[in-house]
Amino acid sequence: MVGRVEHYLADRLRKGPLHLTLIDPDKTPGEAAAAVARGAAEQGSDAVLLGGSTGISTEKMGATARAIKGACRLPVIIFPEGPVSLTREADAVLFMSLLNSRNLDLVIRLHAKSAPTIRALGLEPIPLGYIVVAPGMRVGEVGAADVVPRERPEIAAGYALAAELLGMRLVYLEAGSGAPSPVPAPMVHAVRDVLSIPLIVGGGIRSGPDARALLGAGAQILVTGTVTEEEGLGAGFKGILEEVRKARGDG
Ligand code: 1GP
Repeated sequence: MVGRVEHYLADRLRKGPLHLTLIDPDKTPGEAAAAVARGAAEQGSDAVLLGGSTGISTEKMGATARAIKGACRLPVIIFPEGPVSLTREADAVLFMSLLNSRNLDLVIRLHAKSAPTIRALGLEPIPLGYIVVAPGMRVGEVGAADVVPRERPEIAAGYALAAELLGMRLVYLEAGSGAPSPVPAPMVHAVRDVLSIPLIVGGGIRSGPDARALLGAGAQILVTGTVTEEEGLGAGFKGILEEVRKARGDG
């Protein structure tokens, strides 16, 4: 069943591409996260992704989700590190399978363990196929990913189409947080070509030109995290949001 947050995203996608602001509650907790979310919302970001790959606790996730929700109207979506990321203070969780992982825990086993908790908390699960592309950075390592080589778009397209055929409702192409450059545009194009579900692209997006290239190749949802951690809501973030707004005709 499609829930409220997924409806919100689908509805907005009809007008054009979206942007999600990734906030790591370990590095940017509580009120600091609330300030980032408020500023991001003012610039047209569509939702907050809450998560990080280390140092996460349920308490930190809960307190930060609550602070963000007190500061703006953006939905808060958990970008899970594992079961410890789950909090009822958020609106939804990316129920994501790391499709090209060698670790079955990240493909399906943790899902089996955490599904009853998600149900009990009343969290909206958004089923998503997560594909890690080279260099993959930390998530590539801790995720034991067979990273998709940057010059092999057909491999990414195969995983993405498999996700759609399995019934997943979003696909996320991830170059890894802090990647020196984003997923290559030809790969985004090849994946977009085979998919009819929305395509999320993240990792290494730092500027307006990065965003423009990915949107031009068919990315429908951009995720950025590092740019705000390093520069706040300054020129890099503004440039990215400008491109997103332009692409949806309100820029
Ligand atoms: C990480 O794709 C996201 O999972 C965001 O990456 O931190 O490089 O923006 P950055």
